[in-house]
Amino acid sequence: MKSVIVGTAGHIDHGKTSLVKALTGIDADRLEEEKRRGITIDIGFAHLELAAPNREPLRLAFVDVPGHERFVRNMLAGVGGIDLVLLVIAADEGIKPQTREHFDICRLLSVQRGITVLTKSDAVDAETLEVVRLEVEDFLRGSFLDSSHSPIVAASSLTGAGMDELRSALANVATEVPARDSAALARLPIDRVFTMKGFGTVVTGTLVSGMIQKEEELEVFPTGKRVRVRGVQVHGAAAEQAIAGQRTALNLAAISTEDLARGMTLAPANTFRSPSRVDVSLSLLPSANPLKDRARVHFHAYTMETVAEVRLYGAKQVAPGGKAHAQFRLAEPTLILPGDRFILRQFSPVVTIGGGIVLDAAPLRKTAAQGASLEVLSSGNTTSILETRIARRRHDGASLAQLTAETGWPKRVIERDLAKSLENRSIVRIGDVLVHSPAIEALGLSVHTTIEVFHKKNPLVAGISKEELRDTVNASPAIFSAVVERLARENKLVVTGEFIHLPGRGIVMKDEEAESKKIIEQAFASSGLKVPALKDVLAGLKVDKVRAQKIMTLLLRERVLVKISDDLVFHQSALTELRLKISALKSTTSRIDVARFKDLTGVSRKYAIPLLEYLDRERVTRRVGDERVIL
Ligand SMILES: Nc1nc2c(ncn2[C@@H]2O[C@H](COP(=O)(O)OP(=O)(O)O)[C@@H](O)[C@H]2O)c(=O)[nH]1
Ligand SMILES: [Mg+2]
Repeated sequence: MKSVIVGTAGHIDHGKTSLVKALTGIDADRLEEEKRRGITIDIGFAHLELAAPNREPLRLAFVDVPGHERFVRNMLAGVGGIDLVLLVIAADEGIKPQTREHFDICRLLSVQRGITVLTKSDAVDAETLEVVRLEVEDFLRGSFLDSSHSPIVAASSLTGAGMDELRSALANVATEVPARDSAALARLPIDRVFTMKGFGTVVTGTLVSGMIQKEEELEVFPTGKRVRVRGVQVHGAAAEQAIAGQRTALNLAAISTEDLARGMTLAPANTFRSPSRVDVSLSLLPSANPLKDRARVHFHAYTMETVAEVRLYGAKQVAPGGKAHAQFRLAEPTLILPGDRFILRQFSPVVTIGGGIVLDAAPLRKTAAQGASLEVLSSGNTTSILETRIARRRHDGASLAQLTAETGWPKRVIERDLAKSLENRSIVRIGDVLVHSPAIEALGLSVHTTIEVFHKKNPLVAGISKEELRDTVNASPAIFSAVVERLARENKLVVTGEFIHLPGRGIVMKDEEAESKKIIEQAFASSGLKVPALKDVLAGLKVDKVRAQKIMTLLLRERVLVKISDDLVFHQSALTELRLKISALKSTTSRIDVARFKDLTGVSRKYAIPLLEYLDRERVTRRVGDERVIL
């Protein structure tokens, strides 16, 4: 059965609670104090079944709100999840301050549908009723409640006059309400928490999206506590599951009422984060004072409220009636998602000053959010929203889990909406990360430039090390490898071991440098372990000291030569031979001392000690007392 949430709105004593009672038979004033004082303090609930024009049954859940200006924050907790509003205006009083404020709130929350009810029609004569009707029509002109498309019904809860007309208007408007997104992940903003005898902890709320099933595990946001759903009630009756748009009560296991409160949200475990920064588009009411950058305001969304600091993008202040993009720094983190509506109230004195829509609840710190990309993030096109979210993370890309946390859309929806982009390769998948193709191109370019710059600065070095390159372009290992592999396949770079160079580049040596390099190498290759002193070798070259040093660096980097102590350099082949010799010893003995080592290699003590220490470091041998154990 289709269910629709109907909220009341309007000034105190204009007959909201009486109207709900006349329609449903239920007194929504449930608190003892409310009954005693005859005023609504907190939100109350009632329900009614009606036949739609096509005779299908409709379930209407009423959220009755307080009209008193002191309880607007309670009103805000109730109005967040409504589908349609009953704007109640008493015929004997007309438009009053909270008529305006509640109406403003409905518009700022982008409530799409409603009915205006002129209550207490019995208390005025026909002429007065007509005057009030004209005044109200004027007031509503151009709004979502404009009388050209939205009914204005005169009624009396006392005599029952107009009630049939109101019921049929309700059935008509409720039929037009579109279904909520039950494919999205579940979110239940909590509006009441209590204990029920024999049940334990119960919370209620309007399920704004998704579904909640019995036995499901949920997470409480922002505290992170885990709960199990022991039972589900929908509109007061036990159910297996609750669906988006339904008034929902959950009996929760593993949590006490002290750990729950209005303003917290229940959602699937391990899925979302509670951000404390959100990017928004905001509108200021014409009646508000200018809103300055860095002002503090009260921020209300669904049932939660907190204090927020406003950081305007590209402006020092917003004029009354104006619009702006801003980032809010929330005093308390809250589970909120793009598309959510919010209300702003002045810090002091507390009056409603504006509201708007959340564009991004996972703003990136580095790239200052730009108006245009912010707008895309709130557009209706899910594919371009996802592409924008992936693209703005450039070559870091975004995982499916990240995209789910940012949007509230489950994995299968995201995969479905990105299928085309993956197929035409505007988005590519690398490991579990999705990356925008242009970002890969850009990374490729920056890899290329980095190597180019490196070659220019280090003409005598074979190439840049992979780690240095990855560090410079600031990419994750997986993305970096993918890009390097691709560039190598396209012959745009050459990978040799841990080094990368551009094709045909690497070492640009002049003749005498190349010759010097050969001479050095030869000097060490031919001397085995009885190496000459490095400075003697270098002194015999044609090139100057600086260039000789560079050539040495290159030989060491290429591991043609190996430095084992400050002034001892060996050719790689001599060391390899030594290692083999030592390993071969193992079949006859497990130990070797310095004397034996000298015999074996023919080197003096001056070389034997550093060589043995080198072998220790290389784990060919291990020193035990004066001897070495061969490993
Ligand atoms: N004459 C008349 N009085 C009404 C009608 N509806 C409500 N009232 C009275 O108006 C007062 C305020 O009504 P209530 O429903 O509590 O107003 P709320 O503050 O908007 O919820 C109560 O004393 C009601 O008895 C009506 O249709 N006709
Ligand atoms: Mg009331």
